[in-house]
Amino acid sequence: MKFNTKTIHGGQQHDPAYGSVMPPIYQTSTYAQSTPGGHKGYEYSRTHNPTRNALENAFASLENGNFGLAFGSGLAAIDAVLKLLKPGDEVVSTSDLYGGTYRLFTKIYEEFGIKFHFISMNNTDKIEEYITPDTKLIWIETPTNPMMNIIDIVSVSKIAKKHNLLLVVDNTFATPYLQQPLDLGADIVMHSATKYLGGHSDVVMGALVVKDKELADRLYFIQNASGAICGPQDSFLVLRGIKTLHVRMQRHCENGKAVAEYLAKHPKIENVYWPGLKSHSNHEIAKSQMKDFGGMVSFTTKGNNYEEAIKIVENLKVFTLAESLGGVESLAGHPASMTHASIPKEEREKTGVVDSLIRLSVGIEDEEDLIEDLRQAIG
Ligand code: P1T
Repeated sequence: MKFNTKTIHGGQQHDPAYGSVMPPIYQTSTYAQSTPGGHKGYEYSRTHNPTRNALENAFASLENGNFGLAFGSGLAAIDAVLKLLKPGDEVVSTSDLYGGTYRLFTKIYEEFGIKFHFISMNNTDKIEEYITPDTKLIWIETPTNPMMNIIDIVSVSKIAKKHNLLLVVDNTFATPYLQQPLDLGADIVMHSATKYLGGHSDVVMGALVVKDKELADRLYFIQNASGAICGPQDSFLVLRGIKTLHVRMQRHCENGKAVAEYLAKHPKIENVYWPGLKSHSNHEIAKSQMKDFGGMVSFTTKGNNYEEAIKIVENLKVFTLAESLGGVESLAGHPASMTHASIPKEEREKTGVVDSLIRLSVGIEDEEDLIEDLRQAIG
């Protein structure tokens, strides 16, 4: 089955009870048993729920994996992965990553005795310098949030395999429409399904997908034992969102390109970060591992003035000033004071998250309205 067909049918079957085309929302916490243990595959909804299972099958299908797991948020999914580790273990992670992921790593898991090395992975040659006998996992985002750095997944996966480490790729920004990390050698793909997979800014959810059965079993155990699952109503909404992922992504990419090209020519703009621009430092790697370049665009203004950046995001009318991304509507954010405020200023500035950085999640509205909005807001 090809990708566009998979978004609609992947891992799905019509409901056996009445043939309903969409899975029913099984809004139940428990399931009747005829005798202790005598049930139809479902005992309790933390462990399994048919609506959630339908969604988990869709996740697995989209990422070319064998097993999908859905969680109550992206961070809950990340948390489940970290529970594979034990005190004394080490992780090598990209330094440029979602602020909430950094906060979970440093404020929760460092306290539990796990050591993190945050490094730039624009050049993958440096990674091996940080691998010790205690290293168990490499964590990457690509494109990174919010600097839109591109990391060479194949190259990192070779290093991970050589040292027998798990490679986890946060595929939130790219989505499986643009890139499928398991096929490039990753062991676990993670998503904030809150974003493009849900696609309509109405659900908070996380996802993991793996190929390996033993790894899947360990993660299912953690999912059930820790319990950070999502409910059936939210599972239904994300499943519905996924059915239009391919058409939404096509438009996100077209509009992202138009916005990036407009900003790149604007006299007040200093840097534009969008992997489709030839000037992007890892444009060639983006071309080789992504089908297109997505709808996330970050930029800075000349002079790096905090007040000017705030004025621009406040002036926008079609773009809504808000956290999050990946919905049909365009959003704008100021990472230094919003999504990445939990990263200390000197750490964040090292990765490029300076005071004038603005991040756009370019939606699927008419391109002309988006450009006109940026024109009037930037001046
Ligand atoms: O918000 P949640 O569903 O828990 O997902 C966390 C997360 C994980 N990974 C990436 C790459 C993310 O962007 C996020 C959430 N990000 C935002 C809310 C944001 O505005 O960047």
